[in-house]
Amino acid sequence: MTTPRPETLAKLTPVLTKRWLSPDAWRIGTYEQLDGYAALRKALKAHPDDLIQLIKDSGLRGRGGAGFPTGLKWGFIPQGDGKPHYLVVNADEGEPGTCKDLPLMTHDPHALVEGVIIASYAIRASRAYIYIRGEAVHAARRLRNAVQEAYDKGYLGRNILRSGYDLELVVHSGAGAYICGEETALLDSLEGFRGQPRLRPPFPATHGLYASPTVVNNVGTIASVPPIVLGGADWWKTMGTEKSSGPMIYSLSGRIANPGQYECSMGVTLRELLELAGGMQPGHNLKFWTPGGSSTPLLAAEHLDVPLDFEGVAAAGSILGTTATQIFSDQDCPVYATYRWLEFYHHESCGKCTPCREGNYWMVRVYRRILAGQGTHEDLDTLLDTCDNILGRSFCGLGDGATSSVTSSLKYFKQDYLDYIEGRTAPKLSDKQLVGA
Ligand code: L3W
Ligand code: SF4
Repeated sequence: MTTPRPETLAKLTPVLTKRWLSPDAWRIGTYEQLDGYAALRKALKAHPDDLIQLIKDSGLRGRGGAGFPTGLKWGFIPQGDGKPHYLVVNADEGEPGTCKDLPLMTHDPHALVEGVIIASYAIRASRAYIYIRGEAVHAARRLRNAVQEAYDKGYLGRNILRSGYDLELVVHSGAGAYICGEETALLDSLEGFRGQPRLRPPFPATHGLYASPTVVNNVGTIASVPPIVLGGADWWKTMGTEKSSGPMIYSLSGRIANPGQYECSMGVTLRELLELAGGMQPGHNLKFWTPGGSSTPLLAAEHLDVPLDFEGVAAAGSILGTTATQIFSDQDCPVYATYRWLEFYHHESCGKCTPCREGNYWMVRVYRRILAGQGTHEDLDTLLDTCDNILGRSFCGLGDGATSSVTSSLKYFKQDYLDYIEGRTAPKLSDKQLVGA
């Protein structure tokens, strides 16, 4: 196990995670002692437009995968339109490997609640929703408790802290479908319909919940708001890079000594994260990894020094996504890992559009054939051709994301595929597993 050097330790920037080790931070009394609701008091004295400008100045970008500028999104909400405005927090964390929002809501739920109140005030919303993943029972319980505590203390409800501002906040549990993390499917689900993506544009900013202007933001995005209000935009920009400002929670899993969440300045590299996490497990050497969850193209050992910010990862041919860094070693098989991810996408495909619904179904079958030792060289062309027909032709990002590990594993690890096809690697699946599902 390696000990991090001081310069690597300096990359740790606990902002959103700073209260996680305080055992009672989820209770409002402890939260208040640790700066809690100080940002709200400050924000309610400011004009909503100034808060939007502050978020723009901070350079905060969405933490849900796409990195869209948060202040810009808030600024899209039309004012004086006479319609209700909504804030919806996407807490449907379900991307394989991603584990940053659920611990935040469990350890520090008031950080999210406080962020919701400030953001709602800024966009002039009087109703907000937190849509949380159905399986996250404990986090939902903590959140509901925090919301009740906030009502009891006058941080929610009518005339918040005597400011004249009213806000109702509802925590809504989904039913555990990955597609409901797609923002428009989430809105359909929240309205009581089956969660399936809507056509965009129009974007939720103008036609969102109940066809009204709606900001949909990720948990990490909204929880970043109170620290920015307290610390200011310039302080926020002391962390991260020019175009990817602030800290980010990197969830590290897989073949490493100490898996977990590491909140670092954006632009940290995997080499540095591995140092912080105690290195690879004994006997394992890095072979491939995801920079942002299973929807992002795989990277290889040669990418250890890629800066993990939006631009750095894009330049390396992948996507920062949700910074779910899954680490695989030379004892793991990229073909099998890709197959398991594809099974996930096939299972979670909502079925609305043909490329994703049919393409994933057929790709799973091709992978089974290859892993059962019955693949052909043509199968590799079939996989690439299928990806070509899914990518950019699917109705939402789920289809595109499903192709990421297929194309990238074929790019970096074609030999592993050939080893199955040409009989050098023993089959991982039996004949019986060829069909089904
Ligand atoms: C108004 C415009 N608003 C864009 C808004 C849009 C959305 C945001 C980003 O996918 C990615 C996906 C997954 N006027 C606008 C506008 N907006 N143009 O900006 O939009 P977009 O389309 O770039 O991305 P998205 O549909 O939000 C998110 C990837 O994240 N991902 C998945 C993560 C999974 C989780 C989870 O489990 N929690 O987050 C991982 O990489 O593949 O590419 O709000 O409305 N002109
Ligand atoms: Fe549904 Fe997949 Fe099409 Fe998205 S890409 S709408 S999940 S079938």
